[in-house]
Amino acid sequence: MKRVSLTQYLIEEQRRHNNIPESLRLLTEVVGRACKTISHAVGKGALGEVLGSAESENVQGEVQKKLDIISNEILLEANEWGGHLAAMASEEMEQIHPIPNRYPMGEYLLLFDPLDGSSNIDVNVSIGTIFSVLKAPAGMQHPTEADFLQPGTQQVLAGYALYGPQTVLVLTTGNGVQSFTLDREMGAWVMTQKNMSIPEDTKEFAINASNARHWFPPVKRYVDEMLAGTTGVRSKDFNMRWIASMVADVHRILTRGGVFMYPADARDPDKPGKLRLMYEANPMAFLVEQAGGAATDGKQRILDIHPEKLHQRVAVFLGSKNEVERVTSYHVE
Ligand code: AHM
Ligand code: MG
Repeated sequence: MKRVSLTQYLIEEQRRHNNIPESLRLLTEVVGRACKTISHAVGKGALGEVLGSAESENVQGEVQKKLDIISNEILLEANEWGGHLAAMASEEMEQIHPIPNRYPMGEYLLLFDPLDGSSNIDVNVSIGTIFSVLKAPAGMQHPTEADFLQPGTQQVLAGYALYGPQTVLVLTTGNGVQSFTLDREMGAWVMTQKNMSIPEDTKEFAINASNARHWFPPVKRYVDEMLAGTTGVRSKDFNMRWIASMVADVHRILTRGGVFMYPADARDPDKPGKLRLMYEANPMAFLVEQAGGAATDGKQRILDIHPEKLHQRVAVFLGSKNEVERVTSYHVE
């Protein structure tokens, strides 16, 4: 089989669709390189003395793991000097990170969750990096948080790296979803799946059921109906999976379908769900839609939400189209 590298894919994509100018290609390659470095650090585990807590908290008040901070540093350092970015924003940093004056400023904004699935880091379960790329507003001189507050429809590129038994890089530039596997001997990203596609129907759902007592009625109804199996209104049995790493759960859904939910619940009205819109929900929603699935916050399309804050949280329902439409319709009713 002829091997197509990430670079070859990006160059040919530019020839076909004229949508990946050189600076965006550089950006993608640099992010890909940073993800290789993170994959290496993650893979060392205890041998690299990278496990455990860093004894600090991020802006969300969550305890940071050493690897959260290391991954954030890797992405910042890799992306600072290339001249392709104006600024970055990260789950692990309260403020945006403008490109230092000593480097040329580019036209893109990069957002990331450097290492998603924090609770899985120390237990050797799949984790990942999620990223989203926006264009800086025209005429922007000094980037501010406000420049990042664009709806997900404005993303020019989004993707994730999954550090599992295999390390994969999955991305979209708006023309389908492609998956690359890290060839560890060669240190290269090799395309291994073209145009990933999510079946419209599924028998698999993902939700953290320990929160069931806090769910709002539409979510409770939807899950109860699935749990009732062949004897209930759905007339079929469903299976459940919850990895607690969004990247791994979404990768399963891109591979064989399913529906993923992290709903808002009755606990804290100021916290609509757990996941962050700008660097978790938006990039995943872009990927899922590009693979033929759907993504809503229960009421509207995630990609249409106009963000108000960089670290804003949002309820997430994504995956197989017919299931996402069903649970969304329960909210509307
Ligand atoms: P994180 O960014 O702190 O790792 O949190 C996000 C993660 C997602 O990957 C995952 O879907 C979810 O949190 C799991 O949450 P829970 O531990 O409540 O099941
Ligand atoms: Mg996260």
